[in-house]
Amino acid sequence: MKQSIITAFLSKTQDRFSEYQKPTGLKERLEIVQKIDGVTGVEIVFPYETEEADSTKKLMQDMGLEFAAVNANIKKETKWVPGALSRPKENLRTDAVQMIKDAKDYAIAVGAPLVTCCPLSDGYDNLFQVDYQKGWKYMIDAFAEAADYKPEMPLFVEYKINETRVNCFLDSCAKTIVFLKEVQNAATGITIDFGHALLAKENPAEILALCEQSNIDYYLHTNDNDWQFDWDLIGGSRNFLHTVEFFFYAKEFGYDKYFTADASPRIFDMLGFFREHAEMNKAIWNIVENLDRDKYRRLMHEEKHMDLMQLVRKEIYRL
Ligand SMILES: [Mn+2]
Repeated sequence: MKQSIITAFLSKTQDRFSEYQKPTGLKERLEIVQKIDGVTGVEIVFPYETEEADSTKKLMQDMGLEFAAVNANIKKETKWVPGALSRPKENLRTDAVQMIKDAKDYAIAVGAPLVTCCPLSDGYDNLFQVDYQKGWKYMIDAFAEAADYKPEMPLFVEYKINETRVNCFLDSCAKTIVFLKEVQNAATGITIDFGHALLAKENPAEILALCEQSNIDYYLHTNDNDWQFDWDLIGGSRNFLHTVEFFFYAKEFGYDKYFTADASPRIFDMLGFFREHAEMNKAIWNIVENLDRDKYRRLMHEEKHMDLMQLVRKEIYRL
């Protein structure tokens, strides 16, 4: 497995109540990544931490790191805090689309494999706040325009049930598949965040299969939470068997992109946190590699449910 980290979490972060960790520059963030065994890539947030393409490309090469993705952030600017791609005002949508296009240009310049975008400000807080059909249509058209621009650079979209809106338009994997079917551009995919799947009460492994069957590409974010809030905890720290099953299907489907840590150390020692996250993922991946996956799938076909449960106990939990 290839592992990477969203570098924005290697600096100061904040929530409504507190600030965590010390601020760092891009070079310092990459130096932290170098200290984590098993991590060879980064997802970097455009345009806030990417800096100039030529110098960042060289810095990454000098440090022996690869890009997993460029993350186009279309929710930070004041004008987009209430939404970006779904807003009635055309200029707001156009500017957001332009930001994604710029991120694509940047990704091409630095040699990143994909751009991902998480339009979390698009949605609503009140009932009778937005025109659902128009908002959905605006968002489809805007995303389609961004996808059509330089389609050699694939564009992925990440869903989440809520935050910053009470209801995000793209709140589940199934809805995001419908969205991309409307967008009708093969150079698109879904950024599946393990924790976001839990928040949507999805089974992360099942939605990988859903994407496979619907011929939708995907890129994976790793973390864990309590199914209630996007805590961005260390992978496997709460939902071990779900993580095993998630990796089982990723392996079964030949997933070859990066597994990117969308995890936040908050009160914990930063280096220790990301090292443990990477080690946990690697250890769970090793469990999956040693399973006879054909046997598991054959037993499912034969509906040998208790044989499977026994395998889970003996081979996965090792009890
Ligand atoms: Mn994520």
